[in-house]
Amino acid sequence: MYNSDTIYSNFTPIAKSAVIGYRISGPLTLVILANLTNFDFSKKPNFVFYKKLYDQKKELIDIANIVYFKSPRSFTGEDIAEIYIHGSLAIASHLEKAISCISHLGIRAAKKGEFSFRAMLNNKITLKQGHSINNMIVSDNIGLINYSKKILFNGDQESALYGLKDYIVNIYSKIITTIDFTEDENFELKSILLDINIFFKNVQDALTKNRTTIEQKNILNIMIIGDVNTGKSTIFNKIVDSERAIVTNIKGTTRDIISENMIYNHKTFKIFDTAGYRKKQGKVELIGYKKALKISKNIDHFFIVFNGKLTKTALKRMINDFSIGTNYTLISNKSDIQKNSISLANVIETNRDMLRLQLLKKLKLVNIYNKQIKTGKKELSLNKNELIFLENILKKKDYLLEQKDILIIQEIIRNIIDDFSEDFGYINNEDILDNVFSKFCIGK
Ligand SMILES: Nc1nc2c(ncn2[C@@H]2O[C@H](COP(=O)(O)OP(=O)(O)O)[C@@H](O)[C@H]2O)c(=O)[nH]1
Ligand SMILES: [Mg+2]
Repeated sequence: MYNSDTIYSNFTPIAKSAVIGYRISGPLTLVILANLTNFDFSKKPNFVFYKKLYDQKKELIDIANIVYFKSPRSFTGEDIAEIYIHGSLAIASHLEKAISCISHLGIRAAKKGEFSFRAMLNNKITLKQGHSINNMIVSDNIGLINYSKKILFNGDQESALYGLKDYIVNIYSKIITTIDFTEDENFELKSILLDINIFFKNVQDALTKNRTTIEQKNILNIMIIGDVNTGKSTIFNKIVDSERAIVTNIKGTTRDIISENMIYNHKTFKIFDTAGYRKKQGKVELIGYKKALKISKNIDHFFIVFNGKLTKTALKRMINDFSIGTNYTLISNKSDIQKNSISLANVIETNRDMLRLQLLKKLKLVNIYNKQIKTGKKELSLNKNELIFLENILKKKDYLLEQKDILIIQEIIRNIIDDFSEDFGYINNEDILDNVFSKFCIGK
């Protein structure tokens, strides 16, 4: 068991909320619990107790749900306590102060990712599983989330790298045998190069299979464009249900690009509000317009807003500027004061008095989403880092296959195996691991 300090940290955000969670891990967990509650948890692991928490001066901190997990049957493998206090910032800081005042050496606040790091050192999770926990939390891509779950629940063998690693280790063994025991090395070399070729073919196949799936989007990007003062920010605010974009009747109020995520009908959208176009633009606003043009490459659909009329030239200009294909909706806004007068079939009339859901329905968000995002089952056997890893391995192919000297080939294969070992965390270099887990959130 990794001998360690006892660490503590919040594992939910510190925010005014229903509950704030604290986690303690390490050999002094029971001491801390006894100090805070005057209750002996040692005989009662895995039960939830509702207990009063006191500081060193016997002042009441809070009443809280507390669970004790006994080593080794815990997330880190060490003794762990989880304390669920009321979601008050004052109570949270009172609790932290009380824990830090307990007069024992080796109690300290946890570093980012330190709980997961310890779980790995105590063989509770592999490095890949550690990564998967993080990916599961931070990723928006449903394929990646599912892949992370598979790694977490079933183990490293769910990764396409797993089989490839075995394959390359076998080639290495064959080379060693050849060098040590074979008379006719040249004959064996041919067969080894054939194996190496198959290895790279498998690498290529894994890349091809995963690359397209990983790029499948789950979020649809919609950008609202149009002339200044046509009501773009008003529409944006209503769609995302916030008052984030500034709405005024002074032309050119939205000078930068604002975006907001929104979930509608279980689907995720990212909506962009932009600075409008007008001939005499203020300088800042022009920068905003140019920024919008730049981002527009990644936009899936455009809402082109106008008031009543829109000249063919203006429409053409926007379609050109933003490289819009056919994915756009024409929105004639301010229909309360100006009826649409252009005779195109796909014009939607809106005004600021419409209710939000009425507007969302009218904008046909679900249709737009379904047209562009395929929600089939997305099976991945590599995550983004593993894809990059394999791409780098593939770069060694030509150089390796050019070699005629079996000792040089042996050396290169050895390097590839080392790369795999490092990726799987078999080379137990604490600096690398510290670096990996420091990307985690606090309390994890
Ligand atoms: N009458 C009317 N005024 C609107 C409507 N939508 C927005 N406005 C007003 O038009 C002005 C410009 O709106 P804004 O959303 O800032 O336009 P933007 O420059 O395109 O972002 C503001 O004074 C809004 O209150 C509408 O449907 N009807
Ligand atoms: Mg605006």
